[in-house]
Amino acid sequence: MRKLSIGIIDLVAKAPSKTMWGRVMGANFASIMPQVVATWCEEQGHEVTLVTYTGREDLLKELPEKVDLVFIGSFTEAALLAYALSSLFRARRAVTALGGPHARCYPQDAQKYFDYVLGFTDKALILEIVADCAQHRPLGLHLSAARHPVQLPSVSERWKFIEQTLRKAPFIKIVPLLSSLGCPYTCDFCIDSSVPYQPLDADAMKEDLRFLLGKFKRPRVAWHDPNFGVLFDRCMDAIEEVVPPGRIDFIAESTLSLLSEKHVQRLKHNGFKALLPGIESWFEMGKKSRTGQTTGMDKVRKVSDHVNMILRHIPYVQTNHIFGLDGDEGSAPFELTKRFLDLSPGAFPAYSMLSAFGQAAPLNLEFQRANRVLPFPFHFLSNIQMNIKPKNYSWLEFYDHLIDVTKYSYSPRLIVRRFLANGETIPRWLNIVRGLSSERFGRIKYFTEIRRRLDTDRPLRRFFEQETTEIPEYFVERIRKDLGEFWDWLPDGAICHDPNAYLLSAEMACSSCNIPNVGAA
Ligand code: B12
Ligand code: SF4
Repeated sequence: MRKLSIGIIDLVAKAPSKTMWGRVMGANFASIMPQVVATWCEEQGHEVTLVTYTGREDLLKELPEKVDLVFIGSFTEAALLAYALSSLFRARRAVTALGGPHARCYPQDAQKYFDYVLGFTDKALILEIVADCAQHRPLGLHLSAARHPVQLPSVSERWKFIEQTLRKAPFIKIVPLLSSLGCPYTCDFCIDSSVPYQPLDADAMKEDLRFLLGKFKRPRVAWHDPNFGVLFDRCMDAIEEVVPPGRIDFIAESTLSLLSEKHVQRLKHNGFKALLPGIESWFEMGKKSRTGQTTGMDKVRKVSDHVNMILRHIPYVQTNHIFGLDGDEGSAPFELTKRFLDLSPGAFPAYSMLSAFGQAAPLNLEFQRANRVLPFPFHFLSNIQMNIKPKNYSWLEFYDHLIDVTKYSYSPRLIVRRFLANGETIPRWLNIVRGLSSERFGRIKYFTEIRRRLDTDRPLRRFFEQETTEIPEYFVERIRKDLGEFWDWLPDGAICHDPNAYLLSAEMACSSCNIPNVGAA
């Protein structure tokens, strides 16, 4: 076997960032898979360099000079940076591979710029690519394992890579873990709606927790499970077996339907400090929030009582909401969200706009069939820029409501109320830093600028109204500014993509191809 020099790049950020929130938390948002791939490659005797880009480093300086093969892990918002990096490395004669959310959602587009584009990724697939390590151009190979890996390297095996990433986190250091993959729920907008739930080995989880107890006085762990605690007792039993109560602080994303008071008390007992339940809508998805058929203000009251119960036990609760769903109409979804914040002042609201990330979810086929997906450059697709034409709103109405609810949510008054309602020091200050730096100044500024341009920037308005697919100069300039020296490496045409590529590939489904055309992979 030829010993290769392999670079692995985890794009946590899409551009340089100086925000306080990014400084405090950036490195804690690193992904698990780049560390996993690094471990698998090193085990085979290859020389591995992992670079985690959080937006604060000089990326060009951090990149390995001479590599045979580069794996890049990227969300869609960082795809253009990933494409530019791929062409830079190709110019240095390296073979390039893309994995992560963007590769899963937009494989057809990524194939134009990478030699390999990966869906589900397991060890066998990585070893296959490393053994092949060949150029596949002009169209890269789209490869996918049949499912997620059944086992991941332990924390001790990937410790070297975790440690180097955590060195970038100034004082709060959070280790990412997984106890399961996929999800048994089927929320039709979600990338996991068609990925079967798969718990990971409980003994491996215990070994990881034991290891961390030996490394830190008080470890902090973020569960990256899409929906933590589906097999609730199994997870809690494993934690209770190895972690003395309160010795590890945990963070997890879960659904309200799993968070009964009994469960929350047990989570509290076991050191859970932050929970991120999805509420999504006041009019849909009642099953997920345990509100059944209840909608509107009745649902607000019910959810608010539930969230306040959680806040009595858990100091940091982020509630996830989606705006722009087809079931939403008029000012009600926004006004109800404000009432919810009045009733649950301790909750930190996180807003996503309905987004169709390529082939993430089968529902996206419907949006594409109805020609409702706009080709916003990938750089803006992070749940903040809705890329689906709203069903029941004009863009002007939608932005007016959005700006109003965002200003209300991160107003000084609500930030102070949140501060007073949170019982513990770190959650209190995180709420302030996040409320001010990322949400208030970041999002409100962006939404207000888009709203202003919808009135004054004719080409931008025509793009939003689907009268043209030409990317407005405002977006092009922002990308140019964000990419800086990498702009020159961006392949021609990369800022444009076919928003209906998924539909096209589903319609052209080839019987001899082993890549599923419909579904999340
Ligand atoms: C945990 C999570 C987070 C965590 C951790 C993020 C992280 N860095 O991993 C936090 C809370 C920080 C987060 C933040 C964000 N997230 Co998030 N997140 C998730 C979630 C719930 C689970 C992802 C996960 O870890 N799964 C477990 C891993 C093992 O599975 P996987 O991701 O499917 O990966 C498989 C393959 O893709 C591949 N793979 C993955 N990475 C890599 C890397 C390499 C190099 C290779 C070779 C292969 C590979 O191997 C895996 C095994 O098969 C998903 C939703 C979901 N249900 O999947 C959203 C999701 C990934 N997030 C999403 C978004 C939009 C965001 C934000 C941009 C939101 C925002 N506006 O701030 C930020 C971006 C933060 C950042 N850049 O780091 C979108 C991504 C869509 C897209 N195409 O970009 C998703 C899909 C949710 C959605 N809206 O549909 N997120
Ligand atoms: S939104 Fe959450 S609960 Fe619904 S399928 Fe996705 S991970 Fe599961």
